[in-house]
Amino acid sequence: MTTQNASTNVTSALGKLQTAALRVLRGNDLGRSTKPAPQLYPHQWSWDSAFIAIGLAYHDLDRALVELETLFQSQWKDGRVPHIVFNPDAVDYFPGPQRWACSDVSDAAPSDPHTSGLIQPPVHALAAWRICELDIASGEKLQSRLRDLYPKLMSWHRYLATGRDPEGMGLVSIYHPWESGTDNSPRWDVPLSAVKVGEIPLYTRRDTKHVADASERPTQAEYDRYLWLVECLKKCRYEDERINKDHPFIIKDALMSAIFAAANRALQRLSSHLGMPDSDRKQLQSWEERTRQGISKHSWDEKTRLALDNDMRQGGTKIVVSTCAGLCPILIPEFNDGLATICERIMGGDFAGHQGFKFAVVPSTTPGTPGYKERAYWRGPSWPVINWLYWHAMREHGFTRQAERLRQGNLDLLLEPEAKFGEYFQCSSGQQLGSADQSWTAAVAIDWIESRSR
Ligand code: 9WN
Repeated sequence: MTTQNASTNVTSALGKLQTAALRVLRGNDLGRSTKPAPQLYPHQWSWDSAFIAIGLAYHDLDRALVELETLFQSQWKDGRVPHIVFNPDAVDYFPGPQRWACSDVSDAAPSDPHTSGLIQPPVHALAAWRICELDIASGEKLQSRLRDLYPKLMSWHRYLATGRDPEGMGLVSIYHPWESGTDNSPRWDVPLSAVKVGEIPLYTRRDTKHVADASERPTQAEYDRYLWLVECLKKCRYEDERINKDHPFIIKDALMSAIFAAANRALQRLSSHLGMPDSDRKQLQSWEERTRQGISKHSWDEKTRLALDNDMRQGGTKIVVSTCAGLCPILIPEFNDGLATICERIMGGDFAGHQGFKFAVVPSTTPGTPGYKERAYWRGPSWPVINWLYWHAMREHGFTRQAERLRQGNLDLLLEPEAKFGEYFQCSSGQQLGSADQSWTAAVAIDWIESRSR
């Protein structure tokens, strides 16, 4: 085959992948928001929608912005952006609005539609800035709507910097593994094992109904703990002050914090483009700087060369485990000179360069680490969105060669005929796990394909 033929074949395979990705996003479209997956996740999820907006932006800027606007319509009065906005037409999901009871116990929570009482990583400003950049290139038609969204993003960031960091450590606190987005990661095994489960109202899981192999989902014991933590949060009326006093699970989440730093940089860019006051940018810079220091001082671990989470119920002790979250300093703008080492780590033998992997993709957990399971939820398989975050950050920092290898590894995996835009993938075989037709996988695939020409 000539070089020209080979490159025509690659272009046509990627063109087909892109068409299929768009089909997934259209199939999961609820009108003004997108469900993460056809059956398993029938509502709107916070960070999923940010990734979805990034992918949609190339094809329909207006619809991409609607995705964020819809989510922020359900922002709580205290600034938090809920992790789920419930779709009233979808009943086949547990825990649903009644179990969360947010608007029953908190005046800050909206009731139409209902939401959960948790948060998820703040990827939203990255999406808003992407929409703005593409809008600038296509004649600035969405600027006034971006101006309306901007104060909501500011108040979301303010909530994270204050409500979720009362100690001023420069790190964001989470109250539940679901807040981390890496729900069942071994990161949470030790702190969860210290949680004493009390009486939980009876419940029936729905997730295992939609995923044929239950071993790909959390165990029953883990699920009981998740629901017990929801009961505890409800008892505290979702108020940060009470939670800080009484809640049994409070962790300074390194990955969430690093994403917050990247989002503060993106929001500075948006603020500057929209001509917002200098004081906003000073504020955003100070939050960004505080996170840089917080990660260096409290979570960076010289021994493992990873960023670790701090268990605040154990005096801030570091949770030692090797997961994809440990690589998060790459996300922090101007972190320090150690970034080249982290970049090597991302592509090295513990992660994307592991000798047993079929493709060069970052696993959720390093093989062999305590708690590692090859096919289980966040305990081994690879999540394309995490790969996207690290790819994007390596590119931003100028590590283009490594970024390109990671992008290629992910596209090779997604081009496999049975990949079907899976929720996650077994690293040794590339087998699709969890749900198929996962929206955010389709969205990041679009961005990886589009980025070839950027
Ligand atoms: C609970 C939707 C969400 C993602 C999370 C992922 C998973 C939910 C679940 O699915 O979480 O929020 O039921 O397990 O862990 O990151 O946002 O895709």
